[in-house]
Amino acid sequence: MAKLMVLTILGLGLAFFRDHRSSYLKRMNASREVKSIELPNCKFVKGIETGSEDIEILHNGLAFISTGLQYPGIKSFASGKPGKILLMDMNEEDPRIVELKITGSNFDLSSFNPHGISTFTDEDNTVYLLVVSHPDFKSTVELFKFQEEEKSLLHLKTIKHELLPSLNDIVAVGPEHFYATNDHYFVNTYLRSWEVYLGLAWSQAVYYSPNEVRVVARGFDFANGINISPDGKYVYIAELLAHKIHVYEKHANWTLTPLKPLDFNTLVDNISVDPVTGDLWVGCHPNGMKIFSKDPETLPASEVLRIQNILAEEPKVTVVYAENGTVLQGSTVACVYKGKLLVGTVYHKALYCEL
Ligand SMILES: *[C@@H]1O[C@H](CO)[C@@H](O)[C@H](O)[C@H]1NC(C)=O
Ligand SMILES: *[C@@H]1O[C@H](CO)[C@@H](O)[C@H](O)[C@H]1NC(C)=O
Ligand SMILES: *[C@@H]1O[C@H](CO)[C@@H](O)[C@H](O)[C@H]1NC(C)=O
Ligand SMILES: CC(=O)N[C@H]1CO[C@H](CO)[C@@H](O)[C@@H]1O
Repeated sequence: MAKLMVLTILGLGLAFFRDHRSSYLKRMNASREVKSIELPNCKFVKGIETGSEDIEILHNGLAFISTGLQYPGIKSFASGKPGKILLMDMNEEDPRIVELKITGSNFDLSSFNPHGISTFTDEDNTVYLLVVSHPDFKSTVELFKFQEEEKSLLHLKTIKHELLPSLNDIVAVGPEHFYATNDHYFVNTYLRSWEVYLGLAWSQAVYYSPNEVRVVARGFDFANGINISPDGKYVYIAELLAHKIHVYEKHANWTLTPLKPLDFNTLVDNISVDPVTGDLWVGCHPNGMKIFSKDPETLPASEVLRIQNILAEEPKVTVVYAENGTVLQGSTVACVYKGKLLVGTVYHKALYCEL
């Protein structure tokens, strides 16, 4: 009897892991083949070799790019080196990269590990850059003032909070005022990879202001990119491992009401919003498992989606660019400016194309 019991428990355990393994592979969309979709006149951005994880373009065409992210479990070509913020002018024919100098007495450059970024421009045209960073596996939001003449970032403040424990991405609605996603997985412990495997959906989104911090949405299977519509009425959150983008209505009191989820056939990472048309541009991982591979032969693919009329019953979704990783590995973000597309990656290069 005892033996039978042990066998039954063993059997249930194995069934659990078998089912889990198949759902895990499905969540990672591990084996999708990528059919190539090319764009004319693509070139690499010179000077970016260690990732371009997040990008934000100002109205005047200046693009901020975070580079050198070191994420637990994922390859990095910048190993051991601090990350940087780069600047590129989308108006130039052959854009050059400038590394922004970081100034300010209270900022430790050596542990800078920039992740999601966002900008806020106030009435006086002062540009603030908010950067999620991970000094020593912690999560902070670093607030900088952009000084265009000097090509520098003046560090103003480090924001930390118990409701911001494992940040991924951020969208600013004021200099010290933002929505952010906590993916839950940016910590230096072995356990978390099991939690990814089990799909516990412990990620959430938080609203932060100096007076009030609260969770505004929860239960995500890896919350990733977050962004806001140009009119400020809707918030979009990418749920990476559930292959969904959630649309929320934003209220005057900053709470969010879910409107609808959209399903995709790919792992949706960053969302950028075209300030003119309101279209969403999404950097995606069509075969997510490969992003964790350290094998130089197994290259993670890249894919860029454009979503038009997201509030309509049937939004139009177009695959604008897709590539199996031979050219560009592991796209995370795609931004447009005047007919040009800039695609960033977790740890690889950045690609600049004409649409
Ligand atoms: C972009 O994707 C990365 C990679 O997962 C994510 O960590 C980052 O915060 C994202 N940024 C935006 C703007 O979504
Ligand atoms: C925020 O505003 C919405 C819409 O007016 C309302 O339904 C909700 O109860 C408010 N929530 C809080 C916490 O004030
Ligand atoms: C990727 O695509 C290129 C061009 O279409 C092809 O030559 C190459 O063999 C493909 N690589 C893999 C690993 O599928
Ligand atoms: C959710 C999901 O599994 N999506 C896709 C992953 O990739 C395969 C193709 O290899 C599709 O059939 C799935 O629909």
